[in-house]
Amino acid sequence: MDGNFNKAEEDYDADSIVALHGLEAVRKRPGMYIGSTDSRGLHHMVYEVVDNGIDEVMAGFATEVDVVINEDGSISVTDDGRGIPTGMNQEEGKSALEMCLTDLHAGGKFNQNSYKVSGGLHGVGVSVVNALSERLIATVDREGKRFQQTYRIGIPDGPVEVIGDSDRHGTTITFWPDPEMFETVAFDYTTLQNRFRNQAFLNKEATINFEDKRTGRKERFHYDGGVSEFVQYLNRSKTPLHPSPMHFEGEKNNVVIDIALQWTDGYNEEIDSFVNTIFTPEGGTHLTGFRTALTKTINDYGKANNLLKDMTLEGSDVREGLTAIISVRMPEPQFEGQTKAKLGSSIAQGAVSALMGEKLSEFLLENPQVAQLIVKKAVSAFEGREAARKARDATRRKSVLETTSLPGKLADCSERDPSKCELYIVEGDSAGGSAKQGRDRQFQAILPLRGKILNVEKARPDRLLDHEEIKNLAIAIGGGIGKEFDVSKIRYHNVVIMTDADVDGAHIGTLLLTLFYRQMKPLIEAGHVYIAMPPLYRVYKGKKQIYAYNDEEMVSAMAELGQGANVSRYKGLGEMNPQQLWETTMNPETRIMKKVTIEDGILADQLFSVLMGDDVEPRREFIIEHAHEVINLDV
Ligand code: 0RA
Repeated sequence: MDGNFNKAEEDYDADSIVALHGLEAVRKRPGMYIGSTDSRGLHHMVYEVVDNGIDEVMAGFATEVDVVINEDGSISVTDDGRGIPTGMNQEEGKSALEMCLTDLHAGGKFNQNSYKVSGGLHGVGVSVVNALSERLIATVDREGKRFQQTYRIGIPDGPVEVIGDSDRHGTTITFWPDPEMFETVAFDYTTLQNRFRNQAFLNKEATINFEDKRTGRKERFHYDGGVSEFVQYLNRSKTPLHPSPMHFEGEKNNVVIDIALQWTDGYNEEIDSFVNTIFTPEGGTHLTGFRTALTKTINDYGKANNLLKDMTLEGSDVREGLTAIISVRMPEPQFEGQTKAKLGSSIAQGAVSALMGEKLSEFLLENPQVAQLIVKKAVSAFEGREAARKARDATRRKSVLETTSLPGKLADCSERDPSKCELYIVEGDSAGGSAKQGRDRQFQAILPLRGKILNVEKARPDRLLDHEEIKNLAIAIGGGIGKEFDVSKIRYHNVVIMTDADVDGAHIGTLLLTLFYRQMKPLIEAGHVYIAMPPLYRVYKGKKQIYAYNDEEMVSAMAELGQGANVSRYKGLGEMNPQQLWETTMNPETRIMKKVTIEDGILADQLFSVLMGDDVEPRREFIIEHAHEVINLDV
């Protein structure tokens, strides 16, 4: 008896030490577990917890996930699932709940969902969120009782306790991300809103209720139409060629496939792919399978119906104006690439191309009018491409980009090694002047731009270079534009967008990001695009001054300088003299820059379409919805 008791005690200690070591490892290298310690990593914490709730929905045990940003900046995520089990695990001497929240490797043991992602940034488990939170409260409603356990930096304050009775079931996790672990702990409504909207489109059974108690904003995401409704949403301010998206579903070789597609009268393609609801910005095997089947099936149909004369359509021809969502679910997907943003599992390629081929041919046969429209659209893309090529050959003209010298407005740097060079794209000639004087001309180049001229939603892709400002930008960056863009030829490895923090600045930022996203996507993918973050305030008293980049910093700077401190708000870059602009926004030692991601590009593209698009109603809705932000921007 005694011996057994001692053994159990020893095991318990040993297990606790293992768990503590795990937590320590997470806190030592947080980026390895949650991706990064910037705003992205912070938001990954929320995704991790919300995904657990959505898994419970997908397993058929829950329907709703509620996410609340609390007034104190913490987050609560509640689902109405079974509740994480609270019973004692005899072997481990701890409750299942405690294991789930403190044991790095426990996640998988509890989750039978084979579509749960192993490894990578996702599916790291809620224990990682716990380790990176200064406080966390787990509450479970189950078996008529309410259970609770609380933690600090991942360490339980005590065992699971019964804190009352309950007539519901489910799990609530509330956490306060640790400011010592993250560069910022401020949650961004728009970032979370976008993620939850996507998750609801991809999991049509789920309802996500989102509320921000800091501002009172709240909304509900639930879409019976799933990916088909996703495509309609993406096309909401475009003009579709056919009334409703095609929707193909099925399973091949254990890969569950859900695809929707709809062509518009525009020239851009927007094809977003997902694996187990995780966005794959660099595509991969599922996307390749989709593309090959699409090109082949449309060519086959066109030939069989004498719609193609002698031409063979290229992939880019059939994808012109196409909006599509490709969602696959599979066990243990393998991710590739530096950022693990690309699906590598070869089984997905065959599965998607087989399903796409079958279902699309069937659709084209059954819907000849739609089929004709699509083939015609692709043929006109083919002809446009051929005409542009012939015109080039006939005049033996090198492309505009190769013949033209650097734009007169560009103040170039003297360094020639692109990896050391930076290009600042600056709004307006006056801020451009300050930037030219303030910069380090050795490695920093300045290109002043006027925003309105970049606004070319309706331009054919081959006509883009007729626009002076776009030509200047393309020549200065040096990699070309559109399908020919070559990231290995760029002249600067940091391309920095620097605009005022007001409505016009936000507008120009959106135009530029949209242009990069549509015409120079590899520039964003390779992480070369940044947004400069000028300070919002200068706090000063006598000779002392502090620049503050947000409200929090302003408040603490006021406190630091004490009685009689003054604050002035910067409305635009033009209010800073060249020396100030250098110190606050351009000096690599002291500046803050935000790296632009593909997700940022997609959001800008959407915003751009809404603001410039064919349809008035989405624009009206957008302006109403974002009115308060615009007011904030404009003070
Ligand atoms: C495994 C087993 C059971 C519940 C869960 C996992 C579960 C985990 C999470 C994470 C967030 N919300 C959750 N809801 C449920 C229950 C097994 C049983 O009741 O028999």
